[in-house]
Amino acid sequence: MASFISRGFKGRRDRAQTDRLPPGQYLVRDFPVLSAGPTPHTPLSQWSFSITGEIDEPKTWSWDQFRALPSETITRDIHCVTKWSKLDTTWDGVSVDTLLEGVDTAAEYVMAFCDGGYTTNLPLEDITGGRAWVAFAYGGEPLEPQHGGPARLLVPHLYFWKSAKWVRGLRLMNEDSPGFWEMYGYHMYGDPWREQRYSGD
Ligand SMILES: Nc1nc2c(c(=O)[nH]1)N[C@H]1C(S)=C(S)[C@@H](COP(=O)(O)O)O[C@H]1N2
Ligand SMILES: [Mo]
Repeated sequence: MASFISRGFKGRRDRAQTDRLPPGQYLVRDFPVLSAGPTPHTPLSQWSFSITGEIDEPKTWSWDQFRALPSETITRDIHCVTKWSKLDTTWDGVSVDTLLEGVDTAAEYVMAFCDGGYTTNLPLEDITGGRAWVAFAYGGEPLEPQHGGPARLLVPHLYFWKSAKWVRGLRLMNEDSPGFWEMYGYHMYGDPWREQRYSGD
């Protein structure tokens, strides 16, 4: 009887987790590392974050200035295009809304750019309104270099390739333009719930 009851509980919990899985995804407990090249190691003294492109006065923060900005703790599910998903990941980061405060731009897209040369494109709308962060901690600890430390973009509602590791800034663009993986055929938008893995999906 006891085992019957506990199996019932497990079933409900599994169902609740499955409901959070976009089509074609499976759950992982570990945290896979996916990098297209070597892990850069930029000293914090040489690190900066910039808003460039379609903006009158580009904005730049040093690491200390960036870390002095208000930040928040974020708990979200993440979904990689290679089909793993991870539930309830916890991050600390600065909201992109905070970084764009006072920025007046006609741009509708951004290109996130990174140490190592990786880029990824996003609609400005998708990184504003409390939907994206520049994260500097994972699970309450400084973000490990292999996972994008010192700081990475976190855009959990899109496939995880849009969450650029080692991010150094956002270039405001009037028109959409493909980033690194998008040039190799990944989807320009990448909504996991609509399974937009590759261009044409
Ligand atoms: N700079 C950079 N950011 C990147 C990548 C990369 O190769 N370089 N890979 C992307 C992909 S495809 C995924 S799934 C996630 C992987 O993040 P993780 O290694 O922390 O799991 O980072 C994304 N951001
Ligand atoms: Mo990925």
